[in-house]
Amino acid sequence: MMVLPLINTISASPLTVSTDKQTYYPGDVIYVSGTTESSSDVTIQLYNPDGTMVDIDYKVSSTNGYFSMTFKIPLKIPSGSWIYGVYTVRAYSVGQIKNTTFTLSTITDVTPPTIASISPAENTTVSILNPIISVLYSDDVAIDFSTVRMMLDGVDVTAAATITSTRTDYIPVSNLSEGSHTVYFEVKDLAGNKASKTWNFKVEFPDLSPPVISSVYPPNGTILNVRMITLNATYSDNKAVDPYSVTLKLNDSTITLSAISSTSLTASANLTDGVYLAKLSIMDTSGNIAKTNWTFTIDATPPTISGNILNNNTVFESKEITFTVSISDNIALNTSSVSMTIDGIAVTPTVNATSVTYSGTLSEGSHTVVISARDMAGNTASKAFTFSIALPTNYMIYIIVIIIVAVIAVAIIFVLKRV
Ligand SMILES: [Ca+2]
Ligand SMILES: [Ca+2]
Ligand SMILES: [Ca+2]
Repeated sequence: MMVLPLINTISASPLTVSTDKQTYYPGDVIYVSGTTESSSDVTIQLYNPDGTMVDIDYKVSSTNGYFSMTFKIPLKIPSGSWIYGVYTVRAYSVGQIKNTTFTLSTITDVTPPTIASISPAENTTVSILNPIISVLYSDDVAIDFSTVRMMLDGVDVTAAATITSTRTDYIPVSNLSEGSHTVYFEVKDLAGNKASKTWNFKVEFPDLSPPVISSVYPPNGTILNVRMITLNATYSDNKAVDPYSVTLKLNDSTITLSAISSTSLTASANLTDGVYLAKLSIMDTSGNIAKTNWTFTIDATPPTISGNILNNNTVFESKEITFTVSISDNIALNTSSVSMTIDGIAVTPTVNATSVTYSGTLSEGSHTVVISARDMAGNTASKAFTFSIALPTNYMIYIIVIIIVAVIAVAIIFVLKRV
């Protein structure tokens, strides 16, 4: 059987070349593709309308003969040898040459770029000291990002910004000061249409300091002798107090505030006698809380002076007398305030927490006592009363006197009879 030799009958493939579009604009990418023989060198050259080569590239085709290359058209025309007009794409491979053409066209663009968003947003406050300043933009045709200009507080920071065809970002190299800052930004499209934006934002240091409560009324430890009182407090904050956050409690009951400002509050209260625990809580607008607790006492009731001797017109049968009067207070007696006069003359009784005792020697007859005392709130009580001293009658003395008189009389009579 005869075996026919294998003969390579594949003839040379014709070279083809084409572009993905017929018309291109500045900034576009030209996609060139075609076919040639398998695994063969391919050279592509681009010639401008004047016949000057503007770009060249080499490739090896795939095993099935396919090749492709891309060429970038500059954003700005003219640029180097790039000009508007009809270009020739020339392909060389396996001794063949093929041409195709495309048009680099100018475009009519009367619409400026659109600034889509800015950061920090307009008239907002940021609490970081070097906020990233960003602008996002686009154009109906093509942004010319070489025209971007950014100014912060009048200083051109463009050189330090990161600029692309869609956004510009700038991070301040040093911390910004507290307060308002102004950004100016502009960008043009390739046709020179300009978009610009000026806006302000504010920088505020993070507030970590709670408010400071500088005074309260009634002050801690005060004893007041009125029941209708006006409480108040003064306070401040490095930023601002949140007036809605302020709460005042007395013995855990919330008191309605009659007035409140960023620096003070007042509240009226009609209280009963007693000891009060006041609690004040104030928050600043950053959420830092200041709290203070204190106590004060209301006592509008004078001390009570009592004892049997006050009402009974007591009669003592001795000049050496002792009597005791009870003194008490609903809250706290001021024992050092207790005083006593007897017949208008001050005396010094013995005073203890609940009573006063007088011991002394007085003449027979009626005596008037006045006792006065104050409580720690200054309420005064005073009581006056009388007692008397009447010594008991001693009949033996009368008898002895009568006997002595009688003896003397008898003696006188006896003497007279002898004479
Ligand atoms: Ca435009
Ligand atoms: Ca604060
Ligand atoms: Ca009292």
